[in-house]
Amino acid sequence: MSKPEIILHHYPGSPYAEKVVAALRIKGLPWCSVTTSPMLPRPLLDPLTHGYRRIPVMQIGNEVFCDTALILKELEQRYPTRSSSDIAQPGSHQANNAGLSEMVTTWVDKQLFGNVRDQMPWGASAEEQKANPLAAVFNNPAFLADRSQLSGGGKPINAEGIRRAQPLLLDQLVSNLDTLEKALQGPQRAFLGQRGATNKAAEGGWILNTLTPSMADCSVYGKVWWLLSTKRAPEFVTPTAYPCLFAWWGQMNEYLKKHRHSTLDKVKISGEEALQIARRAATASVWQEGYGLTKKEGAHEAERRKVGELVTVSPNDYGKVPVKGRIVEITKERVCIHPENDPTGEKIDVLMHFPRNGYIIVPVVKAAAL
Ligand SMILES: N[C@@H](CCC(=O)N[C@@H](CS)C(=O)NCC(=O)O)C(=O)O
Repeated sequence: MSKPEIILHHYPGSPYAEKVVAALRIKGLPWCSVTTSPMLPRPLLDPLTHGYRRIPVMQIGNEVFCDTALILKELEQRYPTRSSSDIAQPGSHQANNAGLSEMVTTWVDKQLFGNVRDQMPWGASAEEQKANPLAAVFNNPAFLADRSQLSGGGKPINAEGIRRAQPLLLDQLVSNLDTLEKALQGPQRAFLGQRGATNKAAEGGWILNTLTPSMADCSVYGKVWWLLSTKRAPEFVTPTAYPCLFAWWGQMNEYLKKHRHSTLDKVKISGEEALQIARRAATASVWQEGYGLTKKEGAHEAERRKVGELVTVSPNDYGKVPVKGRIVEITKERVCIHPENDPTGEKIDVLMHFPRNGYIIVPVVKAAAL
């Protein structure tokens, strides 16, 4: 049997990767998993990513999709979930709205992510490491140096300082979990009411009141998974304090178990195999000989950005490593570039896709003049 075409490069303990895993399972898609290191170097991923250093990335053939926001959109585009856009309660607020879903995702990734990260076991003691294997990495000097480079241009992470501040930072976490609790109250009550009133299997209970979990549920899932799997602030993060959030959490896990692909969920392959797949696809690519792909240039962008223009694309928050290439496709939502040929021959000929939101595109000529 041939292996699934979707390949996820990730590592255990990544909340962003768990968000994508949730989306794959909700859709019951077959997928391959490549385990990478939680820190640089990643010699078996670098030839594909041309400098982009964040995790996860999704590979399909020799196309590389960066950032979970874009990965989830790409999955929805390629494998639409029929009912994910149906609202559980006709007449209720337009919670299926893709824009709202994106807003929730942005809040989760920019706000909740930081709140949970601040509670991580930075500088984990031997006891903490023994109690939880996911804690060990937070006391690994190489990991701390890597994360210092990622977020602060090398300014060392002060693990002790973060630990001292955690009781104060906890206020942010508990209040943002309360925001989620409030968002879930309506959908969860409606779900429970429906379950009590009919023999039919109840549907709904999701954050945006959709029939099946949406991108917003996947985003929240990744961060709540991180919080609970590392057992942070256990005396505050309880079902008594957040009944709807915990009910949703249980429901989400059941849903993922029930819908995941029965035989081809998380088919393990090696980094070498993933590279071979990309190399084979690169050889067969039509666009290799001069952008054979459909050239979609958003009308609104026609003056500012041109297909074929040489640019760099980099995240605007952290891990700001630019990837250089020519624009193949650009819309308000995303940009696809073809990284330049690599004289060493170490890199693979790929197309790289990025979301526009959260990424900076700089024309190379202007970058040189700055
Ligand atoms: N906005 C990005 C953020 C991804 C992110 O920050 N991932 C973390 C791991 S959970 C990361 O890349 N850390 C640095 C690394 O692993 O090199 C996304 O949604 O994919």
